[in-house]
Formats: sequence, C-alpha cells, structure tokens
Amino acid sequence: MKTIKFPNNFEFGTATASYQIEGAAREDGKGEDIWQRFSHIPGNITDGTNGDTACDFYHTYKEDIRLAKELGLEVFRFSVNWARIYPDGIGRINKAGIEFYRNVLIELKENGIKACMTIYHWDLPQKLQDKGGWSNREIVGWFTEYAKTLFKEYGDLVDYWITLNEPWCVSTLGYWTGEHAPGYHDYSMALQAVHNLLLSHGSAVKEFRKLGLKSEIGITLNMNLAYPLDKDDPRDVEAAKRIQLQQNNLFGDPVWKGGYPEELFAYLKEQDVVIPEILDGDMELISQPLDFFGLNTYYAEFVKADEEQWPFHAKAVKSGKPRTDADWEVCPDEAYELLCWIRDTYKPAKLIITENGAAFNDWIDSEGKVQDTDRIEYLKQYLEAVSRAVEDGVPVMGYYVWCFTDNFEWAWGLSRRFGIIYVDYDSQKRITKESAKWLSKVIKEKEYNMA
Ligand code: GCO
Repeated sequence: MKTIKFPNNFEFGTATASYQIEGAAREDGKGEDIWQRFSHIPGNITDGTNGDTACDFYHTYKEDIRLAKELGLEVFRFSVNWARIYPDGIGRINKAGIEFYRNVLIELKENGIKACMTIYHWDLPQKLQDKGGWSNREIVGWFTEYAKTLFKEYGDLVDYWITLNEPWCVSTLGYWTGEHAPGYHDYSMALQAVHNLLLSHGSAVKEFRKLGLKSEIGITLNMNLAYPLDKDDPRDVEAAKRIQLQQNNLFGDPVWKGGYPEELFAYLKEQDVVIPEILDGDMELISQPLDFFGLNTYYAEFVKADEEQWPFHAKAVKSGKPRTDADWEVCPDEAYELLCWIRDTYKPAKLIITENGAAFNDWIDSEGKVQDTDRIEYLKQYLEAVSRAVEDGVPVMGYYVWCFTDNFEWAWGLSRRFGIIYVDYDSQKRITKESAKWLSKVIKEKEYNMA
C-alpha cells in the first residue's frame, strides 16, 4: 500500500463561481449578465435549466461556509458577479452587491478559511455585451475600473486574487463555438477577445501593485497537454501541436513570456483568421509579474488531424480511457506531465491547482448517503499525480476541488453534478457526500493511502 503525502503548508480547498451558485439573479439591484440572458434562450442549456436560483448561495452563504469549516477546508475559492457590483457594467455602483461579498469575506475570516476571489468567472454585465463585450478593446478600461473597486473594497480580506478564470473558455466557447454566452461563431472575434482579456488581466494586476496589498494575485488558465491519437501519423502529430498551442501557449506565452506563439499566428493567418492588432506596450502590460500560476485541469486532449475542421484542422477524440459523466477521460499521468511541462515552460515560483474534479451521476441512497466512490477514486488518482509532481520540483502549493456544492454547470445545466456536497435543488438541502468526508480526512492528515 502506498501512502501519498503532502507538505504541511500545502493548502486544500474547493472552488465555485458566482453564476453557478448564487441565484438571486434579479435581487438587490443586480444587473442582467450574459449567462442570465443566454440561459433563458431555449436550446442553449441541455436540460433547460438556468442559474436564477442555482444553490441560492446568496442566501445560504453562512450555512455553506459553516459546512466548509466543518470539513476543514483551508481555502474557499469563489467569484464576483460583475453585474452585482456594477449593474450597467460601468458607472453606478450597487451598494448591496458590495455588501454581499464583504459579508462572505468576513464570514470566511471568522471561520479561519482563506479567501480566493476570482474577479471574472464569465458573468459579464449584459450592458457591456451590448457594446461588444470582450471583442471591444474598450473593455480593458471597464474591467480595470471594476477590479480597482474590488481591490479597494476588499483589499487584504482576500488572500488570493484571480483576475480571470479560463480566458480560453471565455474566448473560444463564447465567441467561436458558441456553446457558451454570448454564443458567437467567429474565430477572428475570439482571437480579438483573447487579446482584450489578457490586456484586461495585465492592467488589473498593474493597478493592484500600486495599492501595496499583502495579498497575492494570479490568473487561472485551463491547460491540457495534447497527444496525437496515432503518434506514428505525422498529420496527427502536427494537429496535436496546433491544439496545444491554441489551448496552452496562446495564453501562457503572452502572460509568462511576453509574446504570442508566432508559429500559431502564422498558421492562423494562412487560414484567413484576422490577427488582433498589437499596440506598443501591449505585451509589457500583459506580462506583469504574478505571484502564482492558477491551473484548472480535468483531462488531456487526444487529437486526430481532420481537414473539415477550420481553422485548426484537428479534432479532439477519445483515446479509450475511463470517463467521468462529463464524458472527460480520466488522465492523472497526463496531469503529472502537464505540471512538469508548466514548470519547464513558464517556471512559475508558485502554482495553485485552482480546479480539478469530476462529474458523476450521484444519487441519495436508502440510508440518505451519497456514496460517490468514483469521485474519491478520481481525486485519489489526481492527487497522487500532484504529489509526484511536488516531489519532482513543481512548486504546487495548493489544490482546490471543483466543486464545493453541485451547481449550474453552464451549458449542461443543473443535471451535471461536480460537488463534494450534494444539493437537492427543490429543498436547497445539502448532503455531505462521502468524497467530502474523505477529503476532510486528507486535509487533516495531509496524507492518504492509495490502495
Ligand atoms: C470551467 C469552469 C468551471 C466549470 C468546471 C467544470 O473549468 O469550465 O471554471 O466553472 O464548472 O470546470 O466544467
């Protein structure tokens, strides 16, 4: 039997996001956001649900944070809904919104839990979308104002600041595949959104440094390594390279190395994609020094060349490994390789896994328990990979499970359950799943047995 150990200062937590848990979509002066608009358009959400109520965290945060304390969580990651603070995106500030997040932060402090606050986890005020959203470069100014307000209001009440969550999803799923709000289908627009997102990130970090706060700041990127389905087929090898460049390097290189991957831009130009205009000073602004690298990872990409797929001529396929209910392959060894790749490519001084976890078809059994043994197995395998990476010098200092409670899983709605706490959406009752009990023990002991 193998014992997996973590250093004493390694921090375990969970992650959540505003639109996915808060509900109270029209309360206390909150403005409309793009997920509210998008999820109310029939056909956009697989199970026809929306985030109007979700886990009702807006009203249950005290009870939920008490539960987090009981489990011994060391960090609680959550995000701010921009439209709760600025109902119109800019201009008028909504006091009730400011108060709500302050109350959450105070509650966390009083319970001895560190706060990790994501500034943008996808709920853009609709009023800003009406002006072009992330495709309009003016958003750099809008976002900076919003971030400055949060820094001033919450300063050191927050331990870890995350500027953006997964700019890959915001741009690619929002502006190209259209699976996410606002639902466009234009890769050139998506690429412009990438540039504006990264400029917004850099500009916020620059403002943060001016305030001399003690808290730390970083960005969360979702990365996966891409493997050719057939490593002897040069077309698959090239296709996998392109997928990895657009998923990892397109974001990691500008932020951590100050330049976009030229090979990718050259390829995209050949495909008639419009490359965003890069002004003097843009790359310096984007590559502000950061305190940590936030990584979200759930699976690996296996790639086949496919001429039909514009603009990358590549397709993600299954490799035959076991899958979660999100249909994502379980790839702990590839996660270990990814962590080493980040160490070697970007050399961050500190890395936090700001999300990893699994969706399973959980149910309440006759004893009232949720015996999510598949999720425990998933966590065991991924944490084993993380501990191996730590031993090999990857500076991973924290690991947050996605997700604290079951919640609104974007285009999949409420039916896809990622939580370590089960939520009965009719009664809003919480049931601590077996995985949460398991994690709680790991947090206390900083070790677990593999077999
Ligand atoms: C993301 C987001 C989360 C998701 C989670 C599961 O990675 O897409 O940060 O909001 O809910 O990853 O899909």
